[in-house]
Amino acid sequence: MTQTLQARVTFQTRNLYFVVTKEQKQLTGTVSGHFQQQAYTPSDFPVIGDWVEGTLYDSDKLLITAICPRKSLMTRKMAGLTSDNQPIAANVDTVFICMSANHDFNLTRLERYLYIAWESGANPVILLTKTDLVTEEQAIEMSNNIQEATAGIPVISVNQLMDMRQALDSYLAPKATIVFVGSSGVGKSTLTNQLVENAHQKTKEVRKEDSKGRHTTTNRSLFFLKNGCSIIDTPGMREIGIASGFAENSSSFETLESLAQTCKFTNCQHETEPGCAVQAAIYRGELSEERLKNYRKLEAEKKYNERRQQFKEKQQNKKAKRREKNYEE
Ligand SMILES: Nc1nc2c(ncn2[C@@H]2O[C@H](COP(=O)(O)OP(=O)(O)OP(=O)(O)O)[C@@H](O)[C@H]2O)c(=O)[nH]1
Ligand SMILES: [Mg+2]
Ligand SMILES: [Zn+2]
Repeated sequence: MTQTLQARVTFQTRNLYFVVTKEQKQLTGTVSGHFQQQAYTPSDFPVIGDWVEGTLYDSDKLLITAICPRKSLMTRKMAGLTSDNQPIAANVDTVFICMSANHDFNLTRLERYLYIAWESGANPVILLTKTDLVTEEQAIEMSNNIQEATAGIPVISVNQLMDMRQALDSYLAPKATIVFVGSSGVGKSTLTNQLVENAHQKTKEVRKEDSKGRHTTTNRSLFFLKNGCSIIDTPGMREIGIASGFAENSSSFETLESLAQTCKFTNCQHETEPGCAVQAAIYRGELSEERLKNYRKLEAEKKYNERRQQFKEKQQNKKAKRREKNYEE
C-alpha cells in the first residue's frame, strides 16, 4: 500500500532533496518522471522551503509528485544568456538582508536585495551586522543612512556578542520562515548558529596569509527552532542579478516612481484611473502586483515617518519654547 504525505524541503544536492515531514521524520526525495515531464523552468522544481507531496517507499524515501502552492518564492536572475530565474527559497515570510558594518556597506547592492525580497512576496528586514567592529556612532550613522535610503523598512543592528534571539524575536514565530541573504562573510551562518543550537554551520574563517575565506557556506539549508520557526541559511551571493522582467541596472526604487510620473493624472492612485502607466505595466506583465503592493506599503510608511518626524519637531519646538519661557521668568 502506498502512503501519500507532505514534507518540507530542507536541503538539496543536485536532484536529491532532503525533506522533513510534519512529524519531523527525515526522508530523501526525488521527483517522479511524470513531475519531470511537466517541469519547464527551474522554478517548476522543488526548492528549499517548499512543501512537497509524494509517496513514501523503502520506509524513508519520497517520490515527489507535486509542489504545494507557494506562499512566496524568492528568485534571482541566472547567470548567462538564459532568461530563467533561479529559485532561492520558497514560503519565506521574512528576508533578512545582511550587510556588515565593517566593509560590506553598499546601498546599491542593498537596493537589489530589497528588490528580490519585494518580488518574492516576503517582507524584507535589513540587518546591519558586525557592529562590534565599528564605533557606536558609526553604527548609528550607517543605520540612519540605510533608513533614509529605504524609507520605512526595519533596520536592526546586530553583532555576535548580542542575544540574537532577543534581537529578532518578533520575527521568529512558530510557523514563520526566515532567510538570511547577503554577501559572503557578513555573518549569516554565525547568526544561524546562534539561533539554532543544532545548526553547527561552519562559519567562514578568514585566512591571514591571503585573506581568503574558508568554510564559506556552499549550500542552502533549512533549520528548525524548538518553537517550529524555520530558518534558512544561504551562501553569499557573488553577483545578485535581479529577476528577469526588469533591466538589471534599473533602480528598484526609481522604476515604479518614474513610471508613476507618466500617469495621465498627477494624483493617480494607480487603481482604476484612465491613463495609468503603472496598471498598464502590470497588464503588460512588466510589473508585478506584488511590487505595487509593496510600493504602496512603502509610501504609507514614508508618510508615517514624515508625520512622526513632524510630530517630533513640534514637541521639540514646544520644549524649546517652554525653556525660553522659564528663562524669561
Ligand atoms: N567581529 C565579528 N565577527 C563576526 C560577526 N559575525 C560573524 N563574524 C565572523 O565573520 C566571519 C564570517 O562569518 P560567517 O557567519 O561565516 O559569514 P557568512 O555570511 O555565513 O558567509 P558565507 O557563508 O560565505 O556567505 C567569521 O569568521 C565569523 O566569526 C560579528 O558580529 N562580529
Ligand atoms: Mg555562511
Ligand atoms: Zn497611475
